[in-house]
Amino acid sequence: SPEVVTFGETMGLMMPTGVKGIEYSAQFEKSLAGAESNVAIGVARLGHTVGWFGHLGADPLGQYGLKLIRGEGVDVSRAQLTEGAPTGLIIREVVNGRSSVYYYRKHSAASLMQPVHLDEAYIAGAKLLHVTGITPALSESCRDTVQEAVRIARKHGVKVCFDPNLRLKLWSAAEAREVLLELAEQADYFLPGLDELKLLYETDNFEQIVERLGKLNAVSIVKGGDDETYVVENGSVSAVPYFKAERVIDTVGAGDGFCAGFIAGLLKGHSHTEAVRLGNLIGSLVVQASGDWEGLPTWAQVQAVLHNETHVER
Ligand code: KDG
Repeated sequence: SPEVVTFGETMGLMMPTGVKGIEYSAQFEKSLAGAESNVAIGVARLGHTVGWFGHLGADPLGQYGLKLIRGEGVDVSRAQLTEGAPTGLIIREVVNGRSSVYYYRKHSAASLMQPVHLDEAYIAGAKLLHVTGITPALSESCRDTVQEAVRIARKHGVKVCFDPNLRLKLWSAAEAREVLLELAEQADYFLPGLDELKLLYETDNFEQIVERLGKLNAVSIVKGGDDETYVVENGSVSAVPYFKAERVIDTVGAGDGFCAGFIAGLLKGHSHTEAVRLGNLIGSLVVQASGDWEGLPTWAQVQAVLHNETHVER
């Protein structure tokens, strides 16, 4: 098995090419979206073996997605193209500086995933399983599948990394809270954003949030502070400063880039704070490129940035 295994829904992504929104734009750019495949691509570029599996439709977008992910060096041997259900689609626009996402993913091939589709040996052979809170929001069977994958990982001593990725367009905060907090309890690494924690724990108070995180077994990595990422471990908090992004082009995918960097850091034997530092660096590089995964750097590019060697061409 690859060192890292992840799964979830990957979709076709359409975005207006100009400044007009979806309603008035006549031209769209096609790309690929999906939090877990973004992370997989990031981990692969950072030099580690990683497998992504998920169900795409047996349609042109599904073919495109599978080829793209495979082309990034991610193992897709457990992924499949499903007949009779489409690849999900996401259309995103930025109007007056405000980004909005529209999902066309109900009854998609990915939403039909079931626990029986999991390959236990494949998960058991990995060092780390990465899951997100998007998958359990897709359908009841997807929820069961995530829970079963986590159960399998724990049974075999595979570390579980969990990014809640709260998507309020998929479910309500109340529905999400119950499922996501239960997954957080089973994770070894819990990677929420500060905004998500405010909704999940129903408080804006940082001390109260830290207290709740302190009750988890997981090491919690809290993204989205003003200038830093927080590591909450054994009741104590440390802050790891951000890398400055020279110019912010597109913030979508920053969290996934962070996860990829953090996971790669763990695999390289870094301490938690060092792994977070790498996560921060990857996040800052992703926001300087357009697209969810296009700006993810290779390990060589990371080295170049860290050693101030050359200008990194994105
Ligand atoms: O983190 C980026 C993802 O949000 C994007 O790629 C699309 O997976 C996606 C989702 O469900 O929102």
